[in-house]
Amino acid sequence: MALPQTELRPMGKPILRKEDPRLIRGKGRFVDDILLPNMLHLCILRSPYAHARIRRIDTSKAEAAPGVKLVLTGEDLAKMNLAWMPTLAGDVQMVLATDKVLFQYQEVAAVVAETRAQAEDAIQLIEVDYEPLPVVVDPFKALEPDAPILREDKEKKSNHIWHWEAGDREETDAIFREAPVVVKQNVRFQRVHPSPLEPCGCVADYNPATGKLVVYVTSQAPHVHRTAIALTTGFPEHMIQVISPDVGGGFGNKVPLYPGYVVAIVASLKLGVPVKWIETRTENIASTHFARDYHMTAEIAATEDGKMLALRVKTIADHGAFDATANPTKYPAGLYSIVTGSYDFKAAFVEVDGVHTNKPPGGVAYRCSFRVTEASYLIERVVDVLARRLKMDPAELRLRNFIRKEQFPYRSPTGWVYDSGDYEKTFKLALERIGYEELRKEQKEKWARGEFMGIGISTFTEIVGAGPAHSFDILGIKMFDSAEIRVHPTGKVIARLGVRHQGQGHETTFAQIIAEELGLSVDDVVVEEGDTDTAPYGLGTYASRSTPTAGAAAALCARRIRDKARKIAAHLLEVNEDDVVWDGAAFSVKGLPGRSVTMKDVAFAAYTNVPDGIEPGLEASYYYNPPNLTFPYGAYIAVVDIDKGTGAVKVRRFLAVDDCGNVINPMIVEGQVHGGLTEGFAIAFMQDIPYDADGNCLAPNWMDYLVPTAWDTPRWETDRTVTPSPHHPLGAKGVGESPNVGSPAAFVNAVLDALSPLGVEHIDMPIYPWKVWKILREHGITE
Ligand code: PCD
Repeated sequence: MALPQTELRPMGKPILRKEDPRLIRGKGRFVDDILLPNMLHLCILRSPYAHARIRRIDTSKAEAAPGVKLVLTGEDLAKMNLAWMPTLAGDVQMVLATDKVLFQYQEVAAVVAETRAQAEDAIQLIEVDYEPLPVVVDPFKALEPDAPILREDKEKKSNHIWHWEAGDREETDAIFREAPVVVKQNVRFQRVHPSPLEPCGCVADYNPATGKLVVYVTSQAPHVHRTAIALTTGFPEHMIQVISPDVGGGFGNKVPLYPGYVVAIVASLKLGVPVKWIETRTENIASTHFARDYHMTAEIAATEDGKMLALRVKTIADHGAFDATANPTKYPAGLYSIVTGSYDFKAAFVEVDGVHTNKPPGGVAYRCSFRVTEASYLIERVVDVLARRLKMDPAELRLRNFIRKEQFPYRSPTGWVYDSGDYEKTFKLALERIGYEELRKEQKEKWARGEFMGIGISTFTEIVGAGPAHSFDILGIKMFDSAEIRVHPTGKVIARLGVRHQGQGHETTFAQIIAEELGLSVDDVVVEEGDTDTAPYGLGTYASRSTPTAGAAAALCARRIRDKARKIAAHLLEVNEDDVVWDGAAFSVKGLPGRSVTMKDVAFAAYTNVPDGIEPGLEASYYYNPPNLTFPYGAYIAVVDIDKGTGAVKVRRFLAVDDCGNVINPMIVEGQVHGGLTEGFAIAFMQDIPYDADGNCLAPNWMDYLVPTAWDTPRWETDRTVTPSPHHPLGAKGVGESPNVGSPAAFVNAVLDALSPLGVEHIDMPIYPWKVWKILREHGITE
């Protein structure tokens, strides 16, 4: 049951979302809702070729078209030194193509006109003379010695971008040489896209009279965007205001800076009026940052009785035309080295090679703290492969290899220090709730009748909440986060944070944290995010980092306010500060509970009756640099039935037991889990962005890139255990990504479990019905 926002002591309670009355009435204010006087519209011409030299661009007809105010090409931008821009991964990327294009749908030219329709009509009139070049879409072919070199701008004459490794190669190899059992599996995590409901867009508003540039943009990280705009354009940072209004889903897609933003800014600077650019669905899917596209090989060395000893992983990472992942500098393959998962391996060695192909750039952390989903899917898949080889129950194999509760804080063989966990407890709860023993019995009977029912397990560990600042950065900016709280004289509060939610419910959960710490109700606290002129500097919302970083900052900032409030309370109560006690709702005199003042009394006094020696006002700010990441985890179990006639997989049940430490709002956490499971389900069964040999994108819209409807989506069952983070001030861990990270393996393991009587080892996602149908037919199985 949900509770009203007037509830006192709101921490841990299912308080109704403050943002919903606005959003469900259609009164949200998204970028496309922003209408400014004299605003013009920008459209972008994109390449039909995946690889081609540009011989000539003729813009004369477009310039003469009705309503057109400006046409821009890469050459125009080059004069301003803006034809290329830095990516978040330390590479550079073309804003508008100059000499050649490297992927289909790449930005080639732009038109600004009075209406969007005029701009769209005019881009059709731009004539581009392309000379097609050989295309490489397969990263393995891109590495062959005779492959065409895609990035002629780079010094290195190969399509290889970087090599990265973690763990101990020698120790791992030594264990593999001696190991009685070794399993090996190739696993592909296909190219997918975050595909948020609202695509990307911006309004750039340069005012020549004030010299100020305001950029309204769909941004998960407004401060980073401000700094990046300043660094890219040379425009003074204090004259740039980035406003990220309501955002209709981000999922990592809205972390990077896209060419369209830079073009809109240039256009507004040139024309001195606001310029709006809003992507189409196809532009979003086919040109903004994709996710995954990892070709992985994993091997596990184990004993005959199922003790896992070592893990060896080799990966080819397809990064497309530009290396534009949003990874921290130190980790080109993100936090992929979390791939040892929930298991106590003696040694591990992981290597990744990044490769250029003629595909859009990215490798964005789609609901994933930088390549954690790939890692989690891989380990949970190969653990099942090992269980099969050992003829062991996959639940039993997991229980035998979990990191034990007493081992925390646990140092993994790739160098992470897991903060806390009790994997056995969480998994046993899941097994019990789903009725595991019964399901296995039912499965045996079904198999005997020639029916295919499967039970899939995923007991994943995640790593979220970047920083700490010593190891994590974006463009060199350290990953801390921040909060600033102002208590007004009447005891009402405005809080501003350095993060920016896109639907996660921060206006409620962060108000809960602050209200709890200050003895107020959620109703008394307004949370504001996304305006760089008012919010303290922060690194943004992604990587499930807001609760671990800004959530901690909010709590500690409120405690700073309480410390000052205590001094004012002592003055009001006419006692020494040491004699003042706080009971969560009011300050009272030690031993005299009747004599008390509330936070509201103190707030009023802070502006009307401050003792000598104390600054008036009641405000504070806090910049929080986490000492470590948080390691949420979960035990997910899927039960599926396969239709022999069509190959369709029906998800009969799905149980997610999550542990994200202490929970701020259980209703919001449940919603987060439902959303992420739905995405994980889509990835497992519906989604892929394939390319043909000429580099044509075969799923550039929602007709081909499928998004699950309520009708497709299974019913989710959820539960939770609570193992607090020992280093977070509230004992909370992040949770937003967990369901997407943990669920694909459960679905795929369930399908392979169902088909195990046929000896099928692996099927790559998405598991379309035709793939299963083909396997059944190959084994002579018909309806
Ligand atoms: N929580 C609570 N408790 C706990 C935790 C948490 O309560 N323990 C809650 C909070 O506060 C919030 C939520 O929950 O409200 C979430 O959180 P987190 O985990 O911290 O996270 P964040 O940071 O906030 O967020 C982020 C995430 C991500 S990352 C993603 S993708 C997704 C998710 O989030 N996205 C989204 N979810 C969501 N939702 C929505 N609605 N929308 C969106 O967009 Mo990335 O990296 O970006 O890829």
